[in-house]
Amino acid sequence: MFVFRYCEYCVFILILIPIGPASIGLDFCLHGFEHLYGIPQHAESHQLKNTSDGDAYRLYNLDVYGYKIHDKMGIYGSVPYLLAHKPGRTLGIFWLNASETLVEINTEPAVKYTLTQMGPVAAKQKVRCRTDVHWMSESGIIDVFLLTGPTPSDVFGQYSYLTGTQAMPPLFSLGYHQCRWNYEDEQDVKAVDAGFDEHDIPYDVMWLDIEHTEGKRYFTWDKKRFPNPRRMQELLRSKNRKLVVISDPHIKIDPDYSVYVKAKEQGFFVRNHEGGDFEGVCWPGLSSYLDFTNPKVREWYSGLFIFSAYQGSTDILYIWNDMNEPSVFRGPELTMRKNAIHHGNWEHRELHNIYGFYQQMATAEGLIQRSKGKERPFVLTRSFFAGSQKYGAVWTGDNTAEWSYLKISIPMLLTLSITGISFCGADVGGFVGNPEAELLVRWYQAGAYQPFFRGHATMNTKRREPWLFGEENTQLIREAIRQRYALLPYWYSLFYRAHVAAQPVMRPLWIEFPEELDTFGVEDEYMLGSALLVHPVTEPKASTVDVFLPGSNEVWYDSKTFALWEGARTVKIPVALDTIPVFQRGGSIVPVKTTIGKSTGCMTDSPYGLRVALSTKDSAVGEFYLDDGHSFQYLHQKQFLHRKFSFLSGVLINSCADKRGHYPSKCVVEQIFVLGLKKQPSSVTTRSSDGKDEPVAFTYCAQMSTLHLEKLSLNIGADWEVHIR
Ligand code: NBV
Repeated sequence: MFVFRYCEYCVFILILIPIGPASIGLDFCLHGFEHLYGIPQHAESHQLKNTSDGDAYRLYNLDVYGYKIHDKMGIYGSVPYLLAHKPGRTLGIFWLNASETLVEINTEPAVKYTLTQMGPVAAKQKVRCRTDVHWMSESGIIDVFLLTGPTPSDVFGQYSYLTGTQAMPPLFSLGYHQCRWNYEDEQDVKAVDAGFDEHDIPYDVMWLDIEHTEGKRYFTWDKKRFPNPRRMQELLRSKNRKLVVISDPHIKIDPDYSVYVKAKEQGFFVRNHEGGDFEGVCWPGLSSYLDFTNPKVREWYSGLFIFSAYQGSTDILYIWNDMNEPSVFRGPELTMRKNAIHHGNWEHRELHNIYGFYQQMATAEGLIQRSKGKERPFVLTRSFFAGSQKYGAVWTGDNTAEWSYLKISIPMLLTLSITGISFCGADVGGFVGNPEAELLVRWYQAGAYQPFFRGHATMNTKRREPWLFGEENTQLIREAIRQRYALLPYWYSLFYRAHVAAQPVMRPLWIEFPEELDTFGVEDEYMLGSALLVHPVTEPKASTVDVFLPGSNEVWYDSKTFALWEGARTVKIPVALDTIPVFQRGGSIVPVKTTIGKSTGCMTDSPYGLRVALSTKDSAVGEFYLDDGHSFQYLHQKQFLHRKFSFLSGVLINSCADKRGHYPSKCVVEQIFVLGLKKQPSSVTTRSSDGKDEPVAFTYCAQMSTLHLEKLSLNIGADWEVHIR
């Protein structure tokens, strides 16, 4: 049967094969397109490459420790969705199939035929390039959605209509996370936590890996190492910090382990082909695997997070799902046999790529339920599928402490971002191996400007907490993390846009400059939202970086030196070890925090600043979103603040962006920094909503064209104006 339907958002084609061969495929010819992106996860370039050498992109979720880079093999997660782009049109192909899938890409570049070779009509047609995309899946049905755009932003909206948008993260999760396999015991946790305070480095979350459990029995604690998990959490809570612990999908076969016993009793494990429970070896030894594809298993598993069931857990404990490809030691390619049987008698081959998705779904649901529906969850997952954005964050797994892995983290995260998964990051420092100090510093600097920001290292690596590399490097890492915390209001506002409007937080340049061919292949720099361009330093001993600043009508301001650059050029920027090349786009207003605390929770009442960067037309706009940072009240009670800032003809206005929201805040804007103000003002006054004018002291620097207003006291949530004459 062949069904072709068209709806407001997309065209979708559904081909049903009732009992078909165990293989399906479909070819698409994309006329006029030669730039394709998407189908994560591969340690590859952002722009998809031709696979004519027989090296297809493989979508098959696998545990690949220290994976090879520039490779199209499948690693931890899969999103069978790609975007094709050319000036004037972006489109998406979403191939909804969770079995092993291969994607071949073949681009025929534009060829100009001469009139002698072809007739005049044919010559015109033949100038266009074309890309053929061939999808092949091991099983299932052809269920494919064509997203017609026409803009990148339209395609993001259309895809989110099918798979959902990024969950609104709790604010703490946008801070810095400190992880290691393993923090040994409560003492270790205490010492590392204190180290951050001693060295005046903000951080929000301490992480515990598999050794925190009693013999890798998840939902338990090793009594020797962590005799009093509540006490440890109370210590973290006293500094407004949180704890994340790991919970993998394999369950130790042990008749004394209640999680095992209950799951066994209810038939909640994946079965083998012979009808018994599937058994495979993983961290705890012989284990069975929860069948998260069964809604009853998910419901039961969610219940395990309830405080009374999960002994020693408190409401500051959040979850990390690892090994959920699923990873099975000694299994084929380190995963489950394809003939294992799931709920509804589906063979594992049919749904392999969506297994981890369902674990994260059940975990997130569990965290919501334990708070009686009030609190937003935080769940990090290694394995993912289309739609995983609804349940939390994703990271790029076991990368290596080498410069090339730092570099490839950028295209890998860009690809995740444009396929819906905005909350993504790579292990800072590299998981495998020991980074030298310079690499670690550069990685912190890059990570501070990537959505999920966590330092992590494997067992037997040298300790690498930020203060272990000498005072100079500690200072550099501190500064990178502080820059992250200063920008949190901007990050949080971007995540709100991702949540409500499916706009990626981290954006390849082509999304912001869709008509500019020069941006289509850029992957060593990117935009955060539409205001900041970031070009992390990813080479050792760099003394300069070549930064491409797009847009012939744009101006850009170096966020450190305030130097102004015109767009549509590549500039050579001198860099020292303390340089993080970040440029603010003319025409934007970025909200920041002016005082940094120990953690995000300690900064709730601290003041704001606005960084106004003027366009060539001397104007700028920006927005700001705020809520309580942790609950669902923003959704159910409309307890949020959404403001917009605009600067035009010398007047900066703070006005309401969404009248439905109410969230009183005591916070003030205390600093306003204007970049690109060409003339020294004769006066600056503020005007409150009751029409009262007050003069403001200001500092103007003619050389840099900057205006600095300090010691202001303008409520962030109130209507006001600043007049610069
Ligand atoms: O749980 C241990 C590690 C974890 O630290 C890492 O982040 C995961 O990607 N886990 C993999 C299993 C062991 C890998 C060798």
